[in-house]
This record gives sequence, C-alpha cells and structure tokens, in this order.
Amino acid sequence: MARYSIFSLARNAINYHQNWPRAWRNPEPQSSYDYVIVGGGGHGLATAYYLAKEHHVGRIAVVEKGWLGGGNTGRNTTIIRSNYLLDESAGLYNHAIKLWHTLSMELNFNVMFSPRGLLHLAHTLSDLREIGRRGHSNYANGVDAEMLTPEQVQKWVPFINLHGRFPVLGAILQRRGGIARHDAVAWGYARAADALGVDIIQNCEVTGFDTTGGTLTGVQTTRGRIGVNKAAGVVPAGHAGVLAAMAGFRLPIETVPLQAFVSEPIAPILDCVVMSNTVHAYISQSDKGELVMGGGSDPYNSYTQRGSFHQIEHVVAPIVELYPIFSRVNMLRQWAGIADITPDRSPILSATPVKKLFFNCGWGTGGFKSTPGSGHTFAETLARGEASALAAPFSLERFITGRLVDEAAAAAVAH
Ligand code: FAD
Ligand code: PYC
Repeated sequence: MARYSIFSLARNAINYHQNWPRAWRNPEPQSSYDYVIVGGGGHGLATAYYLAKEHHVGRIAVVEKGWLGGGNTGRNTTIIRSNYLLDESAGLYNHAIKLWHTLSMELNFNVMFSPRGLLHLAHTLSDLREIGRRGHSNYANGVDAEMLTPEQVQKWVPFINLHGRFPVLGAILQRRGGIARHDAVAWGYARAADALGVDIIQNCEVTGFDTTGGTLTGVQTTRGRIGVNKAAGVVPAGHAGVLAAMAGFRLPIETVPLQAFVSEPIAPILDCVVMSNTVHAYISQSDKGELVMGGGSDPYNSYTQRGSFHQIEHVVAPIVELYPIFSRVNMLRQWAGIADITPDRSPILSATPVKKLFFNCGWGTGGFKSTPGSGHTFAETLARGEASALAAPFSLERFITGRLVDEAAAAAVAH
C-alpha cells in the first residue's frame, strides 16, 4: 500500500497527481475463502480489516452487491456519540469512540473525525428527566456527559431560539461526540483491508446460502458460488431481513427509509452537533459549509432509498423554529437510506440458526458511530466462532429470553 503523507503528496504533485496507485485491487472471486463478509459498507469492511489485522485468519473476501459505501455508510449524517443509557451499550459505543480517536492514523487515511461536541436538547420536563437519567448513567459508565442550562446552550449556539414553540429547557452535552467523513471511513477500511490481502469484490450480490446438515458451506452470488471454510459474517444493514429469509429464518427487524438533507454551503456558523429528539430534528455543519440535517424515519416499511415528501416538512419546520437564522438558506440535496430497526433499538451481533453463519445488523438509524467498534468486536466474534464479550448482550437470544437492551430514548431518531 502506498503510504499517504506530506512527502507522497509533494512527490505526486510534481506529476500532476497522475501516478497515484489504485487504492484497492479489483479481484475476481476465488472458489472459496476462509471467511466471507457479505456487505461492503463501513461495518463489513471494518470487520474484514480487523479479522485480517488482529486475528490473521487466512483468506477473507468482502462481497458487495453495489459499490463500497453506497448503502447507509455513504448516506448517513455521520453523528458520532456514545451517550446511550445502558451498560451493555456503553461498552459497545464507547469502544467505538476510543477507536475513532486514532482511526485516521490506524488506516493512514484521513477520516476527518471531528469531536466537536454534541448537544441533545430537552424541550419538555420529561425530556429533562430522560437526559438527567441518561447523563447519570453515562457518568457512572465513564462516558462523558454534562448537563447544560438554557443559557449554557446559548453559549454553544448563540442564534438558537430558546423561547419559541419548542422551548429549550436544557441539554446534555457529550464533548467527545462529533462527526467524521462518511465515505472516507469506507474507503479507509477498504484500502487498509486490501493491503492486508482481503479480496474486495464489488458488483457481486449474494443470492442464497448453501448449507449441509444445518451448517453453512458457501454463498451463491451473481458472480458464481463462493465456498466458505470457516464462517460468513452478513452485514447488510437494511437488507438484513432479505438475507435472513435466504438462509431460512426471520429476524425481528423492520425496514424503514431514513432521510437526510443538506443545504447550500455557508460560512462557518455552527461548530457543534445539535439534536432534538422530541421534535425529531438535528443539525450540524460539514467542513464544506453545508448544513447537514435529518429527523425521524419515514413511518412505513420500504426498501426505496428516496423517502416521502411530507417528512421533509417534519424536519425543516422544527429546524426553522429553533434556528430562525437558517430560514432563508436553500436546500441543496435530499436522499434516504434503508434503516434496519429492532424492537429495542439495539443492534444484533449474533450467531444464527445456521452454523457458521453470523449476522451483524439492526443498527437502524444509529450505526455509523459504531463502525470501528462493530467491526472490531464482530471480527473477534467470527474468529472465535462465538460472541465476543462486547457482542454477547446483542445476540438474537435476547428476543427469546426477554433480556432486551432498550435504547428507544437514546436512539433518538428511530420511531
Ligand atoms: P451499509 O453501509 O448500508 O452497508 C451494507 C451493504 O450491504 C450495502 O453496501 C449493501 O449494498 C450491501 N448488501 C445488501 N444486500 C446485499 C447482498 N445480498 N449481497 C451483497 N451485498 C449486499 N448513524 C449514526 O451513527 N449517526 C448518524 O448521524 C446517522 N445518520 C443516518 C442518516 C441516514 C439518512 C441514514 C439512512 C442512516 C443514518 N445512520 C446514522 C445509520 C448508519 O448509516 C448505519 O447504521 C450504518 O451506516 C450501517 O453501516 P453498514 O456498513 O452496516 O451498512
Ligand atoms: O444515532 O446519533 C444518532 C443519529 C443521528 C442522526 C441519525 N442517527
């Protein structure tokens, strides 16, 4: 792998940047691999990278039906935080935050991680109680959390409307929360995994699973059959239900569109992330200057990556109410991704009824923040053939035993 540095940048500038090597290969699928990862989003690529780097487990392929990061990884609003309520979640999401802090160096790829501070606003007394409870729980779990008064909120966001239709009664602040550059995360993991010998195979859709006596033996793809020697890890976000059906079981997952919006670029004005869970509206400003906004998921099941028209008003109305200064900013783009929502709004990292077949899904509206942590702990799960300590509470078993990890309030945007 060519090392990216100030020196390689200068060297390539002399040649008008004509001679950069390919960031990753474009290999033909082999007849079998030790590990096959289905899904070339951030989570799948991170899984492959940590499998190769930390577990040295033999031949690994990532099989992606479209292009790398073309799913939710490239469509999300990149909010990173770990201020969930429960101990199990604190373990998982805080592990991810720690990895985020050194990820650019680890991958030799600038993922533009910017821990600029993240506020969750409280607009009602019950919001105040919710963030108070969550803040205390965060504090006890070593997750940074501070309660802010409305006046302190105004210091962070001077132009916020504290006394409008959605009065601001306080906020919880996570200083280590922030944003990163979404597709850089996919590309950084892809490049680093490829350098470790992982075959990344794009335009290759998995269409079925081969089993013998309840054990996985291979995956059927649009580019032929690929044998699986040790295990397959399926990381397909919104298509988890489709792939589970191919393997002959059902997942407790609903699939809904989730939209995002960006404005035209404007001069720097907002240097933190602000979320309003009750009114389902959140906003940050990208390094390019665009306001990045989103809100609740569309209220119906669908695999379309568009989203419905009325949801635009649901997001824009509270944004304009809370930040009247933005009322004349033009909207530039709108899109949607496909979110995989579980009943307790926590992910599934689990063995399945098919031996050697593992699923990593159910991250719903909030999985970008956990990309490094998810990949790291799922790689350990695949290498061991059983759940890692961090993954264990997130197995499918919990929907049978009732030991749910209920994060409905902290998940914020999932209805
Ligand atoms: P994906 O990036 O979707 O990757 C899954 C891949 O699997 C896809 O590339 C897909 O093509 C592939 N695939 C599917 N089926 C097959 C098949 N049969 N064969 C081969 N490949 C297949 N999270 C946050 O933490 N913060 C946020 O601010 C945030 N905002 C969001 C905003 C929006 C609009 C959306 C839609 C989501 C948001 N999320 C956010 C959630 C986050 O984007 C996801 O949880 C996360 O990116 C999931 O990553 P992934 O790698 O699992 O999925
Ligand atoms: O989980 O923090 C989150 C989130 C923000 C926007 C979408 N999801």
